[in-house]
Amino acid sequence: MEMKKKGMIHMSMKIREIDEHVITRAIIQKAMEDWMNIAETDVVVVGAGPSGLTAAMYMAKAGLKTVVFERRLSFGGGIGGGGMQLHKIVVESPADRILKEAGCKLEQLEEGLFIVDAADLMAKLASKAIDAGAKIILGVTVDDLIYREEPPKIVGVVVQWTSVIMAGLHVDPLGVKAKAVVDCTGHDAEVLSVASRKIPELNIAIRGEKSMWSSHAERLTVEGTREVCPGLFVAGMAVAAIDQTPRMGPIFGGMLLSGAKVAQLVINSILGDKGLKVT
Ligand code: 48H
Repeated sequence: MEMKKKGMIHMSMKIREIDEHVITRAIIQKAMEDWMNIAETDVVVVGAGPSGLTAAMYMAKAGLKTVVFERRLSFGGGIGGGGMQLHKIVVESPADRILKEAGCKLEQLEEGLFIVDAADLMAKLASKAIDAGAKIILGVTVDDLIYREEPPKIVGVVVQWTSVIMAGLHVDPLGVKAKAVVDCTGHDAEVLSVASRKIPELNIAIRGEKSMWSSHAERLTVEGTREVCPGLFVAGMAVAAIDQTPRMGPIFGGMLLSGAKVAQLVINSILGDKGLKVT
């Protein structure tokens, strides 16, 4: 009989046997089921940084079928780097409400000013988005848009494995239809850049962000969060790239509030007045 010692983890160590082909079939079948579902969705969020994860969390909570495509094999975007790789993120009110909702451990520095561990922030935001029903697909790059004319409208994205792009292979991508596409790609505003380059009739110009001015940048980022053209929304640092507004450094309240604001705009545009109220 096994002796139970205090503080020890008790579980059977008899590992179940499994054949390799069973593992392969399970992965292929379940991944393909997901992709069959993803092919036509309510919202595509491009980028799993703070703005994208916040947006995904609220849109999924509202019942929208939400998929996040993230180029890297990890989520969090610029959160993980903290401030110059020091593992802390500053958040100002009222964005602390979003972090409390996500279950982050916040320390109040002074009235309306909080600090949080970078790992805590990225893990909890992603976990809440997933729990709410959002699908986060890693290792997939959005490298083009699907559009229609008269009236001009964005109706989806073109996706490719990041590894294929990195290898420089000529492999045709796939298209994913969506009622709304949200550019949360950060400093480079990659989706808007594609729209600016390849759909000139939309008159989208990427002017690039300005130098640092934290408070101003935070306010302008939230104010500039919007539907840029029918079906295409912008949130987070990509707003600064299109509006030529300042950067803010490692303070993230603006990113979170921008994600929440874009979620509300998308919810209103797809579900109308009966949709969830984000704040
Ligand atoms: C799929 C893509 C693609 C693509 C990029 O950079 P992020 O963290 O973006 P935001 O806007 O949510 O947050 C910005 C913040 O992190 C930041 O940089 C701040 C506050 N800077 C201030 C300052 O002064 O510097 O995340 C964007 C994510 C990343 O994970 C990218 O890998 C991903 O988007 N991504 N994913 N397809 N084409 N382009």
